[in-house]
Amino acid sequence: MSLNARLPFEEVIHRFALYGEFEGAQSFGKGHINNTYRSVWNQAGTRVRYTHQRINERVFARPGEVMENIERVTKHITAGLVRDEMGDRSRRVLTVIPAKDGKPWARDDEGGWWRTYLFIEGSHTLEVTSTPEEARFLGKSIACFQRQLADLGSPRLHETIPGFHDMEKRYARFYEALSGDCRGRAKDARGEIDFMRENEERGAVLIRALREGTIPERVCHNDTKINNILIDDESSQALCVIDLDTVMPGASLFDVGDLIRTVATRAAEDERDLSRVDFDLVFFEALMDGYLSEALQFLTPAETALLCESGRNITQIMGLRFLTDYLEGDHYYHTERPDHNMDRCRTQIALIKSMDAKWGEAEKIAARRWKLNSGG
Ligand code: ADP
Ligand code: GN1
Ligand code: MG
Repeated sequence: MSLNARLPFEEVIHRFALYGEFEGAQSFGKGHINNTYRSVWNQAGTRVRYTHQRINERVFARPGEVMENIERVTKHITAGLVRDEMGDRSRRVLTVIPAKDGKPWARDDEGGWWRTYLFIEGSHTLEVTSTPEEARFLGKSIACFQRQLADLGSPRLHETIPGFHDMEKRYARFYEALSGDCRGRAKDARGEIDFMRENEERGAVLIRALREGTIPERVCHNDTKINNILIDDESSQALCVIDLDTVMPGASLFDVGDLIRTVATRAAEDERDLSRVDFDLVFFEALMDGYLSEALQFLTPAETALLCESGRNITQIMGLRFLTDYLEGDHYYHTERPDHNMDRCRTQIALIKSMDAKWGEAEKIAARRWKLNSGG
């Protein structure tokens, strides 16, 4: 292929330290934020694949800091895997491939920021949970991830998106979007807007607990939705936690909450048939079991007391963010249809209503799993 015929991303991936003959590249993945591509190279007959992502600069204002965090975090996890004599390390943690100038990123001709990872072969992601076993290993994998980073040390990681899970800030932005109503969409979202207003006070519980020091600040992932965990094709076990852009200081419960939101239900995040959106207590119990089997080593009683609340809380913040993006005209999330963000918001609200209907039972389950995992 001549240089001129290359697509922009094909151009920039040649700025990374990749060896062999380039055979092709294509777009893939279902993330809402970055643009992801996969390339294939022939290294003396061996096929090697890489993942390339253009970092979304509207979301991450300082891509260099994102990559600094990711380099530190992946190196730290790798050192832990070496210490524990774990095999298959290049599939258990993302490997950052440097650019030819040694930096962990390359810029394209328009100034866009790109990074390259080793593609993790023999893995897949799930969009929804099908069995309690899946829920269990997804929960365990995030507890392991938090444990692996518990001793990261100083300096504090960069806050790649300041106030990411700060419900009060998210409400301020929502009210701004509502008063601007730049697309005239508020009239189509009355019920959703009312729901968010009614739940504002309760929604601040986690961020206030963190701010007041009732729960500790920890290094966490902050975006633990189901498809950010790669599953091994062969063993069907969780293999690697990916999408590390938001790894930064936060609360362990932010991760637990996003797991509950995306794992303890059979419905996709944008399910339009709301009768299918149900908080699944069997998956919830398995998820709690998997998470607590590892996390009880470090969780404090105050964190444990808020496990159920975290699921409701993170589902609410996502509903609020989808609604805000809808009102603002769909600038933030990738969307595939005009009402996509509205559908996502409605699904989150339906899930919260289902959680509320099963609240007493869910609290009992969390307490039971805590007791069983602590040997009681
Ligand atoms: P986004 O921030 O847009 O969600 P992700 O980093 O989650 O981007 O990547 C999008 C998708 O690409 C993931 O859900 C996963 O399916 C796939 N993916 C990303 N990185 C890798 C990798 N190193 N190996 C295999 N698959 C990957
Ligand atoms: C985004 O990047 P992705 O698709 O894994 C978002 C999360 C939301 C999620 C909702 C940086 O996650 O906060 O929970 O969409 N990531 C960012 O699906 O905003
Ligand atoms: Mg993702």
